[in-house]
Amino acid sequence: METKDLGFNSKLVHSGDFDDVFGSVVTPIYQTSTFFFDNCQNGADLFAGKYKGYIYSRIGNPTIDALENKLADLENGYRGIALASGMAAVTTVYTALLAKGDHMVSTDAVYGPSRGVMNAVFSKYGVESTYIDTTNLENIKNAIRPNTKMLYLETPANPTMDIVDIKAACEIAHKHGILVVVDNTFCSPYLQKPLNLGADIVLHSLTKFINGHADIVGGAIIAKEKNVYDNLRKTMTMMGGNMDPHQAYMVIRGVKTMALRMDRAQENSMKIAEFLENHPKVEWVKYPGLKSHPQHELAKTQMSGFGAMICFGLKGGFDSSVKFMDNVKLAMLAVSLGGVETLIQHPASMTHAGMTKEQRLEAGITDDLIRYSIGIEDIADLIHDLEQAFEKV
Ligand code: LCS
Repeated sequence: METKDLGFNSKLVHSGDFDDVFGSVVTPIYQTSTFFFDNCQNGADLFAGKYKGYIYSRIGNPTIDALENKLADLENGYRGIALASGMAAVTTVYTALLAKGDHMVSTDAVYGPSRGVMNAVFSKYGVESTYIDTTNLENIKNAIRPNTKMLYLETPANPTMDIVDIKAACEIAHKHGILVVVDNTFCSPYLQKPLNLGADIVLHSLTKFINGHADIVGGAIIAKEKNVYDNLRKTMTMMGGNMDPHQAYMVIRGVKTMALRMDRAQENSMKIAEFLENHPKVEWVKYPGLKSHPQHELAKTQMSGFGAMICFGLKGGFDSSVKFMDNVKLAMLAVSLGGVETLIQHPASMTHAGMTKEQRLEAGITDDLIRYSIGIEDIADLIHDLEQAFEKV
């Protein structure tokens, strides 16, 4: 079925579907590592790419293809690549597009390991990087060097909720022939479409809002242009960070309800953000939907909703924040985000513990920062949970 002109919800349900021989309504799982050839000549033709067919599931698989096509349709990209994890997506992008002597400019408040792997692994191969506050476009201009090949943005950033002007950042980068990559995990294509704003590549941890049920780990890369896609695909196939067919099936199932889930989670989030902003024990709150968010106006133009992630700090700093997190009951103390269940975590000691304290503070990841991923539970229960935890602080 041609899905390009369908609305977003219809795409969530139908994009990527293929005509199954038995008329299965749901995309079947091709749980096979390999596919037989009709004869040797047929095998040679497949490897030469002479016609569409499947060889081996690291290279391609119908169930994985269905997910990749769906994600490309949702992000308005040329084609998608599904991978074993979000970090496999991040490292495939770095590996494919950066070589010895190249330089990358990136948001300082990215997901900890996206920065950690650059410092620990890619630096060994001679890749240079500069981490800056990309909310200030002047910082981007100043960080660009003659050997800069990639601008890697995460917006909203994990965990600070800082928002980068994607369109303006792309204009700056493209003047210098620099590719722009946007980690769109916190928004999903439902709330933000970086490729429409000028980015060249968008990537996701599918583990979060896209799958939405906290039951798989996965990642995806979607490229706007064929040549960039071909390079990424070749790298993924060689490096072996491919997704498994069963994992792809789970994401295809999960993503169908993404808009419904996110609508509910966003509605809860706005109410919780307002509740926190008015609470006497709260020192500060950052949620893109609040007027007090430094990039609230930008969020209104760049995102079609404010999402379901909030960060905040309590009066009394680190000690109060820890006490609070230890006392919430409905919200579970766990890393990850974007599922139907509400999670709470402490980036300085959990997701971003791999950064030095100095790097964290520079990126705005203070020791009191609490990150809250809001689910689809009843708002009264979520507020009650917060109230009872505040009483203990
Ligand atoms: N990008 C972002 C923005 C993320 O939040 C994560 C994971 C990744 C990439 C990596 O994806 P993964 O390999 O885990 O699928 N973020 C996590 C977090 O904040 N807590 O636990 C994982």
